[in-house]
Amino acid sequence: MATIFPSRRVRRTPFSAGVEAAGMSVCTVYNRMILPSVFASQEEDYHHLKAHVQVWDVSCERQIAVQGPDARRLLDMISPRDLDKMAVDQCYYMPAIDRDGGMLNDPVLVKLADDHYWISVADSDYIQYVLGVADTLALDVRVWEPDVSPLGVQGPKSDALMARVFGEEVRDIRFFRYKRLAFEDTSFVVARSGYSRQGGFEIYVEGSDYGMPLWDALMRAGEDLEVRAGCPSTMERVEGGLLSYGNDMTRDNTPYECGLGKFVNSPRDYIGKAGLAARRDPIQQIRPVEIAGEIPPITAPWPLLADGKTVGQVTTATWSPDFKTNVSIAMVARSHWDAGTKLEVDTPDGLRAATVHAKFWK
Ligand code: THG
Repeated sequence: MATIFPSRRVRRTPFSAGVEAAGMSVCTVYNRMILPSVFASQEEDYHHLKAHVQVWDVSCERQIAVQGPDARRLLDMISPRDLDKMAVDQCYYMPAIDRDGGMLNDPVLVKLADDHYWISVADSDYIQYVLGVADTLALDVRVWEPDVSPLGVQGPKSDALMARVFGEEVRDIRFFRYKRLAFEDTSFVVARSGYSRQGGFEIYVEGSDYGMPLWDALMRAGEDLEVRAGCPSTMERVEGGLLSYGNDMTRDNTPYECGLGKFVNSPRDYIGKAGLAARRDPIQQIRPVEIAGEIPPITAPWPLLADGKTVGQVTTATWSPDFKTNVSIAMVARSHWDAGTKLEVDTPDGLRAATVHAKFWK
């Protein structure tokens, strides 16, 4: 296979020297930035993540900074999630939608101050939508992409490692909360969050100067914890039911179809409220689906069939080493979404038996 031609358009990160020295063997591009995909092998990386602790270069989780007197007004226009109770040390998973309720992104919103937020976006050009809303309404707010690069620390030994570098107080950070903690002569937002089910933190590294010093400090402090460079694991995140924008959902889907209905509770007249109300009862929804037999890598949705008729599509599928079966995320029609329903998947290598599950594997 070819490699990626180096250019300004495909951005490197403050940790690129670290991930390259650590043996990144496959990468992808996310928000026009390099995101590692594999170090040793998918399976080795997965087992290591579940047993130890990894440092992830997730700089590609770019921030959209929203700051100014109208910051909250802007967010209230675009957020289906009620922000009234959001505290200044809190993060919210927030569906981002268009006028019709179609998903534009699924960011994590970080509240830095009453008039200052970061929208930590998945892979889409959501900043252009936010700018469009702010400018059209002539809001007194600044919207930009700051030089902030999240570094993930994920895995069961995350607390132990983070306590050594940032102090014992990391242990008191609650899920989707953060503290601003010192590192050398600066400080970073350190949140208990991240794109795995193994527990861990995300350090929002401001600027590039401290990228490699922080990377090296974590690697040095975690030697006896077997810390390694890692990256989001498809195997682990499908087991855990973490969604990937652009893969498992697109603008064609509503938050209800994505199982994100619990995050649609704003009483305000936000953009898409009426559109969403009209699509309140989804005709399809995301389900965990087990697939039998051998499957190839998935690069386009695979039709889900019942009696030869299409009743949905598999959007991410992978072998699960721990559950010793293929696990997948699928969008399934209401008529066939009940747990236990037997279906077939039309993969490029042929039909495979599939079963709808009640819960993800975790
Ligand atoms: N962390 C940060 N930014 C991100 C991601 C992240 N931006 C891109 C991408 N990931 C956004 N998508 C997600 C998807 C799932 C979760 C977070 C971001 C997630 N979901 C939990 C769940 O679904 O159970 C928790 C949701 C909740 O209860 O609040 O963690 O990973 N900074």
